[in-house]
Amino acid sequence: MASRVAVIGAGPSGLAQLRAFADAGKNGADIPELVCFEKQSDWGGLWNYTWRTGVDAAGDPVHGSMYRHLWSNGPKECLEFADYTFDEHFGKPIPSYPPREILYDYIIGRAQQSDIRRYIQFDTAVRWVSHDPEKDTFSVTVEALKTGETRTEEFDYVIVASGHFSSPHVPDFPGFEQFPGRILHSHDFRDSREFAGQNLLVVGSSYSAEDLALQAKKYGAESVTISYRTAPMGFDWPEGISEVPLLTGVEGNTVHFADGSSRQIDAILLCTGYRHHFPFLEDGLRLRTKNILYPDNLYKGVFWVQNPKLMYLGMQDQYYTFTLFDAEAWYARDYVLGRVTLPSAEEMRRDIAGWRAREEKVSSSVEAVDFQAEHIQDLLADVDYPKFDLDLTREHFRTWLNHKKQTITGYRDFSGFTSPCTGTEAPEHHTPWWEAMDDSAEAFLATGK
Ligand code: FAD
Ligand code: NA7
Repeated sequence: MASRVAVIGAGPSGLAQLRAFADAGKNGADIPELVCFEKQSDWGGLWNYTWRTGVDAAGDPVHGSMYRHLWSNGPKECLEFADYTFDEHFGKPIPSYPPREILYDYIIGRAQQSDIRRYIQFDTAVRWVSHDPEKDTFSVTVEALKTGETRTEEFDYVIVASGHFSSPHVPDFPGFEQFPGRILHSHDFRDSREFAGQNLLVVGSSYSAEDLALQAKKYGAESVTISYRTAPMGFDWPEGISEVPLLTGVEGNTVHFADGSSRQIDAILLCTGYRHHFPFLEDGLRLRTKNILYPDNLYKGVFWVQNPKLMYLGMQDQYYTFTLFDAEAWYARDYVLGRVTLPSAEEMRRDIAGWRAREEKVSSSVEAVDFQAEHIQDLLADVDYPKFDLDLTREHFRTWLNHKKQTITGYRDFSGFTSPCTGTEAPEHHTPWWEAMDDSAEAFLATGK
């Protein structure tokens, strides 16, 4: 009997999975029945921008965490699909740091080319997944959000591609309940212009804190104070942005920090990260991890050791994104197709322990990039994903990290990154990012000022 595969989520990871199977099918492989469940009305995951915050139209927590005015925070050359290049999609070289709409268009362009939409059931939320050890199958209960009807189907494999940057981690601080202004998490941040003229406090010191502090200032915030727990980001911030130690408490509009200093602020933005959250998975199937490069219990970063017929995509902390998802998806596909075999559970655990021990020693962003590149290399060694220059992307990431140190408002203006797939050199963007207020695809693709 032909096997059935459930893919949960049609974001970049889920689409990579469908593409991988479609590619094998095109090359003559007998592929299983694929059913992708997507709770939103369209594909693209986080890249499918929504203005909504709080709950979505069905009353579920909003998935989207992306904001207006989001531009890629790494060079696009480090996330290029080797089987669908930027040149192929745009027909001309484009700058290295595109806004969201451009990357969304690119993701969707590849999905459309491989005719995978037919596998996706939109407006369909997965509510519960359990495993029957006797039949060795999974029961997947879904809700059709438009009608409210639920049904349960059986699958041989389940691939979880539901993302992990949607369920916010929201700490509490003394005095929050009396604060007269707005307190929000970065998950609910949408339009930077909201904070024009205000003094904003940002809590956190990672990617969201960095980018949203810049966004808020770029669009007119009076000042941005960034409060860190472990270490400051230490960039050469533009005037009006500064870093202070951890927030200790709030009294009215006054916020106090661990070094005894205090400031007057109007709004508080918690950039305190996200939780891996899988309320639809039974206990024995549920990944529990922090946001790290090599979560425990996932062999090759993909296979649930206790039962590898359950797979997870994109669950890592991400320097690499689309490239990593593709490598994982190709590997997952080849396991389902019987092209690769997995070792015993004991060997898988040993292998994971080796990677985990190595991650413990990672002490800088450069080392983290190298670690993730080696993870990708490990996956690609066994699959037929098209060749591209992975070492070049490592170099690009190093350059990117140096550029950020040189100028945090100007790193997106650098040109000269070359494609690891085509060798094409990225041109300069016509407007410095700090001055580019229009993030539309049209404005980005226009040539000249
Ligand atoms: P997601 O994009 O989150 O997609 C998961 C999909 O699963 C969604 O469509 C969701 O609706 C669906 N889903 C979830 N639960 C269910 C369910 N129960 N039933 C049915 N469907 C479900 N990466 C970059 O490369 N460059 C960037 O500049 C960048 N910026 C980012 C900015 C922000 C604010 C965030 C949060 C992330 C950013 N990322 C960026 C990283 C991002 O994680 C990846 O680019 C990518 O979106 C991850 O893809 P995914 O498919 O794994 O998850
Ligand atoms: P990250 O990268 O997981 O970072 C979370 C940050 O939140 C990190 O700096 C943490 O500080 C900080 N944090 C967490 N809890 C607290 C408390 N209680 N107090 C103060 N600070 C805290 O999440 P991001 O949202 O920045 O990035 C996630 C993705 O979104 C990323 O891939 C981007 O592309 C966009 P720590 O350093 O641990 O002390």
